[in-house]
Amino acid sequence: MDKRIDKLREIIADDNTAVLITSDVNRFYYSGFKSSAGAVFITKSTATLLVDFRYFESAQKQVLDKIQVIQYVKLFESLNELIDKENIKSVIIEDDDVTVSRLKKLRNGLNCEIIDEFNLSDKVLDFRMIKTDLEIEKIKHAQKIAEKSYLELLNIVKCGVFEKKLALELEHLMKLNGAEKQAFDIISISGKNTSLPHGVPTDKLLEKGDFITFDIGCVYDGYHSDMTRTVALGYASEEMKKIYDIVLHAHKCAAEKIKAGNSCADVDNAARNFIADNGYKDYFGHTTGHGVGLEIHEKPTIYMTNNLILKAGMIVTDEPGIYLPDKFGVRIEDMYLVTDTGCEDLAKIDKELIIL
Ligand SMILES: [Mn+2]
Repeated sequence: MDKRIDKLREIIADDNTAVLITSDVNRFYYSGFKSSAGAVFITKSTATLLVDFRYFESAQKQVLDKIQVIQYVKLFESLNELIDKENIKSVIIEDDDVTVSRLKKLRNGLNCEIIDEFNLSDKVLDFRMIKTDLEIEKIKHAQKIAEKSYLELLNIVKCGVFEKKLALELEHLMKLNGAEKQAFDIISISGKNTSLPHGVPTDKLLEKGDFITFDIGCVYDGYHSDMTRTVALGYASEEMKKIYDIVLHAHKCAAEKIKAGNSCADVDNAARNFIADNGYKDYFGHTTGHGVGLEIHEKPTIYMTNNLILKAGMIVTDEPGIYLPDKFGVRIEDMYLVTDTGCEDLAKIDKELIIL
């Protein structure tokens, strides 16, 4: 049985305090139901999903166990009914989701105190770092779809194809293979454009001797995947091979540190130090990785300043890169599931350099 609501209840002060979940992502996390509007109202003993007419029928079928579903016409009126019925004196809100104007409306509209200084958003992100078995399965499935699509895409990678076409084809393939949508704007860049870590696909045609960087991911039942591969077209120069080897080794150094009990800084430093020792310190300017889940970038950040300790059940990326301006760049990324003894690589595609 999933304990996510129980964990949230542990941080609720007393029977007269409730939590109001309003963001799309956390409504889904706590109710199991995806919608573009609504709220989840959680007290020490009850949990209620409030949706409007458009969602009521499907919500009743899809909602997690022990959550009652209410159809509202006016959200505040329904919330006030719950507040009165449950004798709630204060409601904790999701601070990252509520705008200043919305906060004013909540204060004017609800018959209780509104608590905005609880750092609820951050606390929920902390809970979300540790994935349940079912969440892990969904992320693995999203990764599987992305991999299958990527391998199919490689069949059309050749000189004369333009970068944007690769991104479009990949989105198409991922959807055909069962993805809900792409996890972010796909990166498919080539040649000199690969020196831009988050370059945007252009009309540039693929040429012999290009590196091509694919940063790809999709969403399956709300959960994201993330993977980056850099491949060469036709041939790779000695310098390209050298940089590729350094990045691949840095990636492996970081992966060796992904283990419950090690810190995020341990992982980042492993990759960063290896790149620095090889003389490319200034050409790796981003973090080594990040958590992945209901959002593409979640806690924890894998960076040298983050002393957070990794725990089993976290899923983090390992994605060092070296970017040489006006020349080329290389990034190699996989997601890893943290375990007590080490980690599990969630990507099954080889990371050695391939020349198409
Ligand atoms: Mn990533």
